[in-house]
Amino acid sequence: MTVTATGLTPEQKRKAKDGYLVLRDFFTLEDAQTLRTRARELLEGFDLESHPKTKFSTGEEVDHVGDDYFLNSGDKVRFFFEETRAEGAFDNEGNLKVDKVCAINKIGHALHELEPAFKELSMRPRVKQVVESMGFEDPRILQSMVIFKQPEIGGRVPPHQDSTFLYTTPLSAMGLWFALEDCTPTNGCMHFVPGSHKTVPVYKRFVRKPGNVGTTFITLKDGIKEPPEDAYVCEPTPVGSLVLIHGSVLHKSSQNQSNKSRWIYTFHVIEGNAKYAPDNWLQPTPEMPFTKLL
Ligand SMILES: O=C(O)CCC(=O)C(=O)O
Repeated sequence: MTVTATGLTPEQKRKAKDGYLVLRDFFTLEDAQTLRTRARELLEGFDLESHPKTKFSTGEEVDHVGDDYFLNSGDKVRFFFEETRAEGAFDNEGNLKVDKVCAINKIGHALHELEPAFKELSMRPRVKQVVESMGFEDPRILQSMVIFKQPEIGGRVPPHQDSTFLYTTPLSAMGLWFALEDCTPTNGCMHFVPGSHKTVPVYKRFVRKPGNVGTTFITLKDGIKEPPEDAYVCEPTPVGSLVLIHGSVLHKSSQNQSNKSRWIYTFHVIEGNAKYAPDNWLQPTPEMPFTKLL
């Protein structure tokens, strides 16, 4: 589905009621190449020696995200490794098993401000039109990332709702997810449960612990049954696609089991008029408040 110069068509708006919308050919192959080239320069340029070796996982099983390197990354460009595990980036002694360029899970979280090529795409009139079409009045950008699923080691992203991480009252988060390469069932494309944003409430939150000493999940509602595996719809997306992701829709992606990488760029918007929870993991700073999109 392509998008018109004035935003989403009525049919696209209807389709977005599934909780996600794939917009093919939203940006060009040249755009994707420009962003990939810059992302690769960033990977090649970062200093491994001074890096705290922070790993990244969206799941609850790894206590990875308590450190300052992660918590203070909202206004920086920082690098997060794949989880430690047999098939991951590190061996049991914590040594990198692969080239550092191939060991990074993601870069975040202020590419939309600090990296001109990413900023340019994020602030494009087309992006603004689409976000406005989705009903945002004063959208603010936050939490931008490049997620690399490197061949054979790129990890899975477990089922989650983005509002768990970017909680506002009322709920308002939406993800914008740009395929910088073809995303396929074997290299870790996205899976969604259509309509789950209407049936599964946001039942937990990912917050800073008091005193900013790490992070934890807190439960908002007990006894929520997540949909079974077979409720997930696999959505392969060619390079150039933009996917809009409702903050409450359940989605996930699998491990890259292929020999082809799967690089994407994503950022999120929240409604500027909504109350942003002061214990959300990511907080604005005086130097870098959340970016006004419009
Ligand atoms: O790119 C992926 O594999 C997962 C991204 C995602 O789930 C998100 O940004 O919320």
